[in-house]
Amino acid sequence: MGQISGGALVARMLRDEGVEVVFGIIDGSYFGLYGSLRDVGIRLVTPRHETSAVHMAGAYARLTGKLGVCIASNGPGAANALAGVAVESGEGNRVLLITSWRRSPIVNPDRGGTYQYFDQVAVMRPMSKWSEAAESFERLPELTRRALRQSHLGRPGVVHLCVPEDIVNGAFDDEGLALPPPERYRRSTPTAAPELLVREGADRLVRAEHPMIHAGSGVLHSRASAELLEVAQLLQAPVTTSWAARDVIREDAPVSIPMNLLELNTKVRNAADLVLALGTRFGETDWWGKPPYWRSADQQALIQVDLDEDALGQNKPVDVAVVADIRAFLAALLAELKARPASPNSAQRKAKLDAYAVEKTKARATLDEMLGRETQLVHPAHVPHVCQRVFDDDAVLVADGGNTSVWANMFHEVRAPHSMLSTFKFGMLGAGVGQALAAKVAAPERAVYCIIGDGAMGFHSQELETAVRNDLPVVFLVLCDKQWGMVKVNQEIALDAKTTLTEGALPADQTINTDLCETRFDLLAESMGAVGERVSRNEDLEPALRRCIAAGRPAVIHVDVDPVAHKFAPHLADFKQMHLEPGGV
Ligand SMILES: Cc1ncc(C[n+]2csc(CCOP(=O)(O)OP(=O)(O)O)c2C)c(N)n1
Ligand SMILES: [Mg+2]
Repeated sequence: MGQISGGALVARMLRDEGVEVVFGIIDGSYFGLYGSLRDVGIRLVTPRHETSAVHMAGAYARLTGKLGVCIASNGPGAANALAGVAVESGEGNRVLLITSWRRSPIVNPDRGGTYQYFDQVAVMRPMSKWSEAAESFERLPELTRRALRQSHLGRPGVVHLCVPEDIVNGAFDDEGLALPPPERYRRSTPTAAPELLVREGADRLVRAEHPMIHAGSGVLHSRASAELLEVAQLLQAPVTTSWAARDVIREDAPVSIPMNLLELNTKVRNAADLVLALGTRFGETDWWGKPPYWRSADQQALIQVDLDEDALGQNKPVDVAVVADIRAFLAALLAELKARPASPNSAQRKAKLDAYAVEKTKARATLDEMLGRETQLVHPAHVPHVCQRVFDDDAVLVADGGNTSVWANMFHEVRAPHSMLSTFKFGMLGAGVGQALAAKVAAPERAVYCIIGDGAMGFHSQELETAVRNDLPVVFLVLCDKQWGMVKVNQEIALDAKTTLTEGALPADQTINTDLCETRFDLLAESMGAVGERVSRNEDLEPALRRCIAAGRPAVIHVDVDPVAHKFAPHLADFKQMHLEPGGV
């Protein structure tokens, strides 16, 4: 008989789940946990803010398909983690957050005045998939299993397990302690689609005149990019994606309709008589699946596949509702489709795809005209454009910031699945810094770069020290317009549209708190041991970028962008429209 701490027990269970890395900041209140990680071969990566730890776990999970694990200590650590919990739940990333808590006898019930205590379990409950405290060592294995089961159930999101300090750090007899392997406490096979529904789906997809596929993050989480491409090619069906799932497919594939070509997306979505929707909720950035952005539901049938039954028919009426893992569904569908003769509508589908390809090229060329615009400082479109040329196709792009994200998205083309990160649902300024570092942890062999606004970078620039300390050579390109650009342009238009559009800006004293002082992000980077570069002209960007890559160290390029050109990012008016509730079904 030996002794074991609650923390060591949790560490062993994480190891048995295949966890290789945990993100979080240390504290005595859970020494038993983080002090045991090395013993079981798990790496601890420590950022400079708990919310970064949660974003890191989310980005790691999204890129690898594994569970992302993070920790935060009682009171202040848990409080700092809250923003990350909200965002990663919203984005739907598979994150397990383990926190410490003050010992049960003093917090149960709270007497008021307890040091570093708030009811973090209750606060996180509505923000997460599941939030509980393990208040005895005896129940710790069961509750940890439950947390791990919840982590793999339905739509991914954040699961929170809290372990009080006396349990996580205390010593307990390990007699009779049995730790069954994961397959004995949670489902370890994907949820298969009912055969009948797969057959019905295949029938409809063969019969339809112009079927299309709309892919959401569920395709990424089930790692079904290859199956998606094969099904689309077989059906000759165009593929649109949700914003968050842009990187499910190479955008130069003939079936891909890139998410940044808005008019073409609307056209495709209005031409289709059948939609195969995979792992998407048809949220606001999908224009809710409604007219005029989509054909009305009485002329457009829907086959919807999701692990979350509640998503089926939620925003768009559904005709074939399938609860299944996307990859399992697509594999079954492929087998069904291959066993049938090709669609009688193949020729007209092919003609339509060819026509879309012409429009795709035209729409891209129209956008690219912006690259020819002369500005004194760097034109923002130039930054993603140069990055695309310099980095390999499988490099990971992280987009963060207001207009900066729009520019990055508009001038980037996805060339490999699983190659983009952002907070597409939340637009959470600053989250990209942690995401980029976690991407490098998840995929050290791939290049990682982050295009980020100067406002956004200000939220978490201290993580540059994390990059240096952990040897994570990410390149940050900070687009410096010295303003909260996206908010500024909207504010100026609201205050005086005419002057804004004719002069490019309102006098500074007429806007409300939209301007920022200059931060020298290159010098800030150098002060923390990273490489710093500053670029003010288009032609200087590529050489600076190449120097950063050659240095093989974390690097920051302070890019002085033209503040007026930067404000007028493409499609801002369309995005405003998007936030209005469209009518119809
Ligand atoms: C955490 C957070 N706070 C506030 C906002 C609201 N907001 C949206 S865009 C924006 C301005 C962003 O400025 P910057 O990062 O410099 O990007 P730019 O628009 O200048 O490219 C703000 C404040 C937000 N999205 N996230
Ligand atoms: Mg800015």
